[in-house]
Amino acid sequence: MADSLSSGGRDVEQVVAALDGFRIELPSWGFANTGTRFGKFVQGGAATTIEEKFADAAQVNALTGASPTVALHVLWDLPKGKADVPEIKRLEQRFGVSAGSINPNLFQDAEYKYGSIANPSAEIRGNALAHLLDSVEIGRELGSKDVSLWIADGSNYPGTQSVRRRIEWMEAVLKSTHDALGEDQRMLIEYKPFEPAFYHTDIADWGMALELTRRCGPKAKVLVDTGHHYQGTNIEQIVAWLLHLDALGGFHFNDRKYADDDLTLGSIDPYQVFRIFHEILSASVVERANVAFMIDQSHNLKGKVEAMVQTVVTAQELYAKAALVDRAKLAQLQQECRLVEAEECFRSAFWTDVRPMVKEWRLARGLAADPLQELAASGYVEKITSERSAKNAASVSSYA
Ligand code: PSV
Ligand code: MN
Repeated sequence: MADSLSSGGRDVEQVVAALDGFRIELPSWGFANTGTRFGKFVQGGAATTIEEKFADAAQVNALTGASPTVALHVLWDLPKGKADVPEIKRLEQRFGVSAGSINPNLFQDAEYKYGSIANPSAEIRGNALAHLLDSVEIGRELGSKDVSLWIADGSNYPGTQSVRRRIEWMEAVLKSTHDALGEDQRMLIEYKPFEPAFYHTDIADWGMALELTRRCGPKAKVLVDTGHHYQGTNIEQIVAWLLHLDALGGFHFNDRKYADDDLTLGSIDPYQVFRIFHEILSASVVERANVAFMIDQSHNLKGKVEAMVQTVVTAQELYAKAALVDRAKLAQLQQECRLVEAEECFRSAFWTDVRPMVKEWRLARGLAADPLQELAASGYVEKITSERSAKNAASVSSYA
């Protein structure tokens, strides 16, 4: 089968090279129970412990061959902080998937009601910095590259906070965090226009995130969460700019119809994901190596493991499509402003049904031909549902 792959012509070669290099990180929180602000729909098979999250992530990786790391949220996955690192290392050994990005949590504690790193209280900003420094230490001990920050800070009413002073406070904390990073560590700064704050958010867009990374230093990069934009924003243009400025650290992928909906990648607008992947594949190999792909989804209606497999498979397919763009030809057509031909060159890659090629790649790499079907046939979801449903049912009362 490997032979048939290598002799498959340009398209197959492009797809094989793209898929061999494609990795997308799973979020630990995508396997646990979550809900909306109106309620939780508890799933019998949801992971109730960090061990179960690793087990589920390993299952997704075994089926797709593309997700060997799992993002950890410090408060949810390492509640004892650094003291939990040995347990994470044991789980890495046991399940064969590694800790990925480390996500500090500066949005849940009651003291962060008026902000964390932009809180008017120096004491609360100090506590936030201490958590960030702990997160850097956890990342260093686990050998993970990225500390990934999302800052929920903001305000709900005009005139109630000084935007200017909050910028200065944030800069100071972020700079101290940056300076504590080890040689191989990076700090990613994520932006989001609104929610939970609804008047102003302290890091609301890529311009603000970019400027903060520049003030911090070279180990700070911008993280683009695809759900964190206003309707109609040209995300691939932001991606192109960040690549140009050597400022793109990575992505949180999900899809949206209205706001930060956290729907399955490509479920609403697969063409947008294709366009983003095209920008990535047009970048140099060095630039591309610095861009981390991560999923940020936690499904409460779809089965969690199924949704995650579906997400990774969709990402692989869209990446394969983007790899089919004949970039040399496209550059020529763009140069000559042959608009319709350029657009057709681009679109024809998107419309190519890559699934047979992706299937062939899976078989050649010893993976399941159809990961979703294989998951269904394996009985894994039934098994975890019967093992975990009592624990999940008991947790319903704690959500009330
Ligand atoms: C916030 O909406 C966010 O996108 C951040 O990345 C958080 O870490 C994640 O969601 C947690 O749900
Ligand atoms: Mn995110």
